[in-house]
Amino acid sequence: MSPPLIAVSTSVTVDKYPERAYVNAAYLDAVQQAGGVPVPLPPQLAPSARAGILRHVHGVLLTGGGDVDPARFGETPHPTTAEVSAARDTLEIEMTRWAIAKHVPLLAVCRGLQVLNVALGGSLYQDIPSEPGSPLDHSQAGLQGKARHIPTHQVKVRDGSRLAGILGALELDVNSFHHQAIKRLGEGLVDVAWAPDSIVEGLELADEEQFVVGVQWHPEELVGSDRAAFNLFAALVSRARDLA
Ligand SMILES: [Mn+2]
Repeated sequence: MSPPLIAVSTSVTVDKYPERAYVNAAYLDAVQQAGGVPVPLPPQLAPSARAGILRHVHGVLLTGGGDVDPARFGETPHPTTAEVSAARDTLEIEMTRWAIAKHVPLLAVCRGLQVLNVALGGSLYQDIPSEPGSPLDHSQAGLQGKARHIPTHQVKVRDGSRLAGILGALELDVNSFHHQAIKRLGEGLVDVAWAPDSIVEGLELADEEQFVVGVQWHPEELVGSDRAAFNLFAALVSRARDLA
């Protein structure tokens, strides 16, 4: 039996020369640790090329990165909007809708969770620090000495949710690298995990037939130290194996 292929969306440099596609190695490591074969999918691929690749993959991983163009949810950009790539937005929205239409399992991380929400008609808080009443720092990059695998805030997960079943925990400590968050939920999505300040940290499709799960934290950085984080990638690969 051949291992399942997992399409992994990549980042793209914005306003830099030469333009590049790149992906944090932690995503590739996490998929491989779980027994899958990561297939990086850069936004620069022609539509026919990426359609040709998607036909062969058994799962989708949406990765972290810059902000989704607020025009995608009908808003003008907040002054903090950064690293917007129309090509990347297009690719990942396409991957999301394709995975859902084809019942291909999808795991969405950080920006990926936000893309999932926007692809299904949802909206985002464009800058958490600009919103009233958010005492929690969700951008640990700004915290001195906090490495990427160090958890900085708690998350509570809804009992009985798909996410809770995968993680095997209802409370966990997570890392946090985001300045945006879920506002209005996309169609068919339910929020299933929250930070102590009520920021949404987990989403899934309500449809029980579908494996579509998003987390706002970065489990790929935690797989070495945190069983719950590893379980996310193991669940994606396991579900993908059914299609391989
Ligand atoms: Mn957070």
